[in-house]
Amino acid sequence: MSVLHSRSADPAASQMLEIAGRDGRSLAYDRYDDMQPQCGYGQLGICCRVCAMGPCRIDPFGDGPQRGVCGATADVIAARNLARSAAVGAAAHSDHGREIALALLATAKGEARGYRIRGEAKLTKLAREWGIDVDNRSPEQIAEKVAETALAEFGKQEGRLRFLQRAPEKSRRRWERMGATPRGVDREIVSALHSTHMGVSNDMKHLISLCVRSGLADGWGGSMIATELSDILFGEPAPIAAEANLGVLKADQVNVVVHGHEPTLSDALVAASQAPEIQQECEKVGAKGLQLSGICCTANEILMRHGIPLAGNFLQQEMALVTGAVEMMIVDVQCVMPALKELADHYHTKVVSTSAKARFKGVEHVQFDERRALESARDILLAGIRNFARRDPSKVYIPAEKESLIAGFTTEGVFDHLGGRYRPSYRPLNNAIIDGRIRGIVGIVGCNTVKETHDAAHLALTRELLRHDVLVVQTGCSAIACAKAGLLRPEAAETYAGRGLKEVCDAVGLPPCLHFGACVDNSRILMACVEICREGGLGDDIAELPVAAAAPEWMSEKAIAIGFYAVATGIFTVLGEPLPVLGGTETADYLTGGIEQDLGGKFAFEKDPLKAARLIIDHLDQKRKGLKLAPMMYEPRPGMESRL
Ligand code: NFS
Ligand code: SF4
Repeated sequence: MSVLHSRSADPAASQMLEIAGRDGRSLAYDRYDDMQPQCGYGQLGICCRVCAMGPCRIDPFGDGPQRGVCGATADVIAARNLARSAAVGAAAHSDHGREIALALLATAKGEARGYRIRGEAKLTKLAREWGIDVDNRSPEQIAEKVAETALAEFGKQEGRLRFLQRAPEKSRRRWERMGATPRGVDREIVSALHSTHMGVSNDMKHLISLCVRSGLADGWGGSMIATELSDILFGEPAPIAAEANLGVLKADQVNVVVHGHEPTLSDALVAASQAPEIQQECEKVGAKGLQLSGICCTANEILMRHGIPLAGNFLQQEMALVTGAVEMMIVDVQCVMPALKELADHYHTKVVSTSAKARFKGVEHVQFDERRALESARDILLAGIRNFARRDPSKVYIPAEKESLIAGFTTEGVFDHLGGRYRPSYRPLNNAIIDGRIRGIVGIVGCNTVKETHDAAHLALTRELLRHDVLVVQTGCSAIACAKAGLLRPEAAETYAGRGLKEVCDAVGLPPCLHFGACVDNSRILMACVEICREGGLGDDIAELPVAAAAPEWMSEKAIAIGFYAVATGIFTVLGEPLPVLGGTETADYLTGGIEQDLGGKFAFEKDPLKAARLIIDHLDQKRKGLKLAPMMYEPRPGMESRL
């Protein structure tokens, strides 16, 4: 039990690991153990398979080869591999954005029954920003233009992405100087791939500038399009109560779990699940109803807009199946483990894939059709309900753990909260930072990884920052980790926040950790930084603000792209697992040092969450000093390390 316990900070997850172990099921943790020792060259980023003269590997101890067959050095190899990963990460987020733009276009043209434009205020605002005429036009007509303009951002060859205009001028100038201003989303990704072909770019710094360009094309491009257009199509989130953890699954109901990323299907599933027909069908099979819940970012999307409960984060996808209570798991794209099908076969769970972009061997594919979204969603749900009869009650174990939370914060919504409905403004937030109640703002985001104790680093880092009066904003699986631990409740301020932060939270009724949505919604965090600059009193450059970012348990290539746009926007970014470049010492030194001169932000690699917190607090204090802000009003709350 102690070993298993150390694998997760979440008691529900620990129970599921124990059950899986008892029943001889192998989960990601077991496969990780089987994988030891992992390849040191890969970890250091100094193996290359870019051409068929390789694979080549550089000896990290200096005794063996120091160059690949073509002459590539450790730094070229490490930076080139990284540029490819950043491009893949940016591609994943951006293709998601494209999907939303296509869905909005189809909706605007009346070709996608089942969706309607729910975020008219945002639609008008974005249309105005893009110079699209809104007078005497219906929302659909405006949406058509907005969707077409967004789609053109992907294919644009020259100029620069429209949303870059939102960034502070100092950032834009730095990007220009580095030659990293993204032109079109797709172009930057293709260009990174071309430049990393054998014998193209062989300069570390140039290769890192490609990481930056792909990253910016993601954060200020594809991801921002995904967020904005999702708000237009599915509605702008507003604060909403919900629950999180495997305990949201119901023993007497049909459990359908959505897992993946694109909200086009999950949002339709929410609507379809509410039809009276669904309830009737459930009763016919002897179930009391249908419980929809989610894993990973698609869960965050429907949590933010509909309060659908979170079943868990990335490392809980397999555990959900081990409960034996899941009739159907619906997957689309990204972060879906290929292991699911084999595991599901030990239970009655039906796994269904729905995206044209992904297939899983042996998994039934039901192509989701946006043009008939509701019918498609209903058919999928009905198949899930029919599967209830196959559930084996002797295999069912649902942990009791679930926690309440508030989600649904946005750049604009936080406005309302902080400034009161009559004068929405960031003024109170800026003032709280200026007068030393709030030390700064930190985005804690990203995944889980088997290399660390599940959720532990997210929780330890968050709690440590809270007690130092840091306001925490979250997305992705990090937000889910903190939701399960009760940190997304307003009461968490009482338990964890320093006195200054608590005063602010109490005054406005906010939790000390704000759930900003899925990983693509990190763009909301960028925009919150922009708003803080705009409000005034804290400088006109995000690089000057007392802000930072952290991804303490990151694992995906999307996290690499996110890290680059954060750093490129002037944000100090602490990663748990180091980027796989340590074998290229110049590359590693640049990313954790010199890059700050070029972009205003830099990376740090630190696995220990308390040390990471220290790095972040020192950084915030240094920025506060730079801005000549008042000293912090109160001492930090006494340490709570023992709570871990
Ligand atoms: Ni982000 Fe979301 Fe989770 Fe990581 Fe995967 S779900 S897009 S990549 S694992 S946070
Ligand atoms: Fe080796 Fe160079 Fe080919 Fe890479 S590109 S595999 S280092 S020869």
